[in-house]
Amino acid sequence: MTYDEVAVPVGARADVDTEDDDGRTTVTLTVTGLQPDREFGAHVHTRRCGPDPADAGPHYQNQADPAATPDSPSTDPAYANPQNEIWLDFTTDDSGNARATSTVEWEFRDDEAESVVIHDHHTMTAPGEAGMAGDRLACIDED
Ligand SMILES: [Cu+2]
Repeated sequence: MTYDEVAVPVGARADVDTEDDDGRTTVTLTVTGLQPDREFGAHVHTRRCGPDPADAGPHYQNQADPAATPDSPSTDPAYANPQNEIWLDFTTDDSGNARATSTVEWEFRDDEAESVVIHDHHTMTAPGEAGMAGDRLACIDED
């Protein structure tokens, strides 16, 4: 599902592959046909994609930030980091293709990690902005 047809044209493809085993999870995102030579952010989010980019909800966190609320998602680097969330930032090549992979030392809780959202830029890490990566450009449901 695309929300920005310049960065993520109709006809672009994105596939998410998730493997978990023995308390460890690897997620691989493969994209083709996006805007070439461009940085994107991407993360696993908690809810399924919908017509509104916000429908996918906040990032999945292994240990939930107690300060986060529905209106104010976690931006504390103690929780919003690539060991406690799945970050899949990538940079497309001159054909608009890229692959990103992330491995973490935990497994998803059932039905709480439902989508991958592609964002406007790479993910920030400083306090108060950790986990933020700009507008939501596209969304892929995990199957
Ligand atoms: Cu995100």
